[in-house]
Amino acid sequence: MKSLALGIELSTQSAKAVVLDAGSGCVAGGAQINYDECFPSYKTSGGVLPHDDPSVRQTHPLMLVEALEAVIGELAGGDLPLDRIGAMKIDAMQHCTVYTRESLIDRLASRTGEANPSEHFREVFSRDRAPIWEDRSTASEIEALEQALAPHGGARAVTGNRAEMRFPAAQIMKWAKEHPEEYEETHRIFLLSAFLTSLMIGRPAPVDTGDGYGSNLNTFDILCPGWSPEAIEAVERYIGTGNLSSRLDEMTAYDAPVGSIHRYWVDRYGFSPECAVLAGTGDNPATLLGCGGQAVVSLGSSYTVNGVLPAEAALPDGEFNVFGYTPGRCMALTCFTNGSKLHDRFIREYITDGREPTLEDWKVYGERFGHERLSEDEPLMLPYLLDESAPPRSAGIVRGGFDASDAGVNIRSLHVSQAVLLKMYSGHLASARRLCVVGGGSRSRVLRQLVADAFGAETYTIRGADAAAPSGCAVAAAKALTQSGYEEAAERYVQMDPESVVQPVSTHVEVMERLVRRMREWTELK
Ligand code: XUL
Repeated sequence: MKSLALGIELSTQSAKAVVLDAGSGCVAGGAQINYDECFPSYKTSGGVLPHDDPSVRQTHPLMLVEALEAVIGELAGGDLPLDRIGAMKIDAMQHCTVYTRESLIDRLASRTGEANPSEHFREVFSRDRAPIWEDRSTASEIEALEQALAPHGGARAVTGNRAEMRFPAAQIMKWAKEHPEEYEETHRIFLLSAFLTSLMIGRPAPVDTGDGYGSNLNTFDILCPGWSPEAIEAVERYIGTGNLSSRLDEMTAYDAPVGSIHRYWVDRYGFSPECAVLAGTGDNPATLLGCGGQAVVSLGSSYTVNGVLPAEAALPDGEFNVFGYTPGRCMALTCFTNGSKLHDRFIREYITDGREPTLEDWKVYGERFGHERLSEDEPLMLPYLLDESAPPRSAGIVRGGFDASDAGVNIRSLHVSQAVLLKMYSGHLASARRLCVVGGGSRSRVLRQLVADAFGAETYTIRGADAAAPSGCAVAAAKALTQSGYEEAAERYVQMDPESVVQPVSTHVEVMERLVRRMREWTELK
């Protein structure tokens, strides 16, 4: 009986795999690799290639091919019989695009058990870089896109999202205009999740609505997923040449089965040839399912606040984005580019003197937050290491009436300010009464309490909170194997950690409301 369900994630810095036993609901295994450590020859830092212009944030597509191979290799090296995996699904950082020549089609199909992945795919990329979601080099492109779509009501009316610097439309516009010869050689442009899924099935895989709706190239009809002729035409006009739609693959529903695993994986790692592959998706829709479809605050390298958007709701205005989710449904998400990156910086600056922090260092760091009682005059800061999108702001740390010298004040201010900003830009989840907190930051009780106080909502975390997205993929695969519904699958496979529940403190909730007002007034002046 093939009762194992595999979820894999390729995020900005690492690749993770989670295997669920669809029968018992237990976690049967997992694997994890870090790009900087595993592939030093690419010289990435946090998974991102070095570049003179800090607004340019890119990764290497060949490194991602190697990373997929490495994480599956690590899984195969353990005790788990991979031939018992009946279904699998991949998620990847959203908005990352991969550009390939026509030769990819043959290379995908012709892999054999012995093929060395980097040699095999070395020549297939028409662009040797893949722009990622942190890229902010496309300011003029989003302006041009909004202008071109203005007669149709603007990008939000056409695609569900305002024109975003980090989305594929702007990435493609900039690069194709600057490198027309490379664009000409490009046969396919993939969202990363669809590219990785293509590697699994040995032919181009469609993109799902979860990732495809974060492109500014999609229609906004969730019942009839596809590309928007108006958006495509606007991009083509900007580039000065046509044929963008022939370079984009089909769009399909979340979790649609897209084929069986390619022979290569069977021969090389012992997968069953019957292992079904589901459409890949973005890390955020995957995280949402990994949390059982409940409202989520994810405290990873970026912070996100997301939840299902009720179908009947008019699209409210705000800093958040809208992506497809399970068939016929949408999710709303606010993405804060500067999440735990700031804590990584502060711990090195204030606690370890530049050294890699240990668990003990993190404990010391947490203690520097100080007393739990919140007051109206908490020191506030605008903490941005990279350009931010929620709200759009340039990089820089702005301190409200204090300087960088006092470790305790700065560490406390960072914690409080991030919680205040999370709340301030998450109008779409204003009414949530319970929030599932995941990502590395969910280990901190202080952070879970601050989120509870900021939202006036109970917070809790779940089993495997560090890997909610690949777990979401494994839940989808287990759902496919057991032919159950989403709610049933969530009930069976998503396990709340009862010890983690934190209630909001009513006096703190009031203080947080005042801090939000203070932050709002202050940011309006800045
Ligand atoms: C979402 C976004 C980020 C990336 C991180 O719009 O840009 O959350 O998906 O991987």
